[in-house]
Amino acid sequence: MNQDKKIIFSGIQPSGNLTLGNYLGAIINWLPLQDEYNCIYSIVDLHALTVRQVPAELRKRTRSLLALYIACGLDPEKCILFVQSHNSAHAELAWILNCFTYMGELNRMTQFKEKAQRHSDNINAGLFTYPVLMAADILLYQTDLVPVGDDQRQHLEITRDIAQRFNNIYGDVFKIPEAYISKVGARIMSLQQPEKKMSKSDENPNAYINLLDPPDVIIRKFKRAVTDSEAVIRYDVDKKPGISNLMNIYSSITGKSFEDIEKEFEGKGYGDFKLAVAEVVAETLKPIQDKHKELMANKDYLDEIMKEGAQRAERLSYKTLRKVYRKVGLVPKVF
Ligand code: ATP
Ligand code: LTN
Repeated sequence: MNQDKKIIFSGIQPSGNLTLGNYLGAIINWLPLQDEYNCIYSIVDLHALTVRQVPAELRKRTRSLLALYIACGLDPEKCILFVQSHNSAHAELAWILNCFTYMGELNRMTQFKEKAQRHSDNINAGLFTYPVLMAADILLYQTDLVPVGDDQRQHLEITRDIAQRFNNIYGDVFKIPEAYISKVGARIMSLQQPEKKMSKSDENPNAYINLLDPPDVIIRKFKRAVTDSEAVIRYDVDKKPGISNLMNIYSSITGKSFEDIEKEFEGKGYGDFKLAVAEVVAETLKPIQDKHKELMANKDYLDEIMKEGAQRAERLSYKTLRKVYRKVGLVPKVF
């Protein structure tokens, strides 16, 4: 780790196959940060347990997500890639921070309210305290910046509040992190209900593009995307949420502005536009899918990355955890 560089931390849950939303909202923004910052990217498997998982599938998806991180362009030589549960400091700090977080604050979290509604048969305490574990993830590494999608803004706020509260009592223990949210791509919407965010756990697979979807499936899903009846390609989130979402996707991938896109498709129909979006998405994903396949066949390599990532993460977080234990009055362990 270069001491002069700022620290970046982010994570994704292995709760399903990654969507284009995760890619454009999170991963694509992580890539250019690798050279300028000390980057730590985690696969947050403990967070995924807040929703019931099939154990064998969770194991498989965790490995697959690591392979996807690398396939998307994250370089294990440049950043730390690790599985959250491989560093027990996350769960340990989360416990302490639970004692510095109020029920009232957690009650206001929109992700909790939304997930509690969706999983009404399993509103467990982990789902409620999910943001505290996320705060622990971030604060353990003295993180400066957290690149996430727009939906995580509220969780970043509570992380800052918890850190500040702790620092007010015990002195400067935690760095106060900032959210890092890009302008385009930060909120990719469902292809079927464009007023809802694209989510990997949506029960309708037509609502999202899975990063591993083959080209014909990608084209079919875009063709079926919900739009409006005006037949003009124009950016207007309120009146034309479906088309605006497709424009956002197209813009994030090609770098073209909304104005350029409006010009490019002037006089053209929705069919042409949908196909153009589907094609750039399929083209972008193809090399990622090929690389992912190759990596999945190389179990030893993935194991080695996981092992090394966990060791580096443990080493980095140890200092913060010890300091927290000491500050709150726990007796240091005698070796
Ligand atoms: P789930 O559906 O299981 O709740 P999710 O798809 O929301 O999961 P997470 O693992 O919670 O995915 O999020 C990983 C990262 O992807 C976060 O930084 C989040 O902000 C970002 N992200 C998720 N969905 C979108 C989206 N539709 N648009 C932009 N960014 C997104
Ligand atoms: N809560 C995030 C995933 C997540 C995360 C983190 C993101 C867990 N820990 C730490 C950034 C930093 C989500 O639901 N998208």
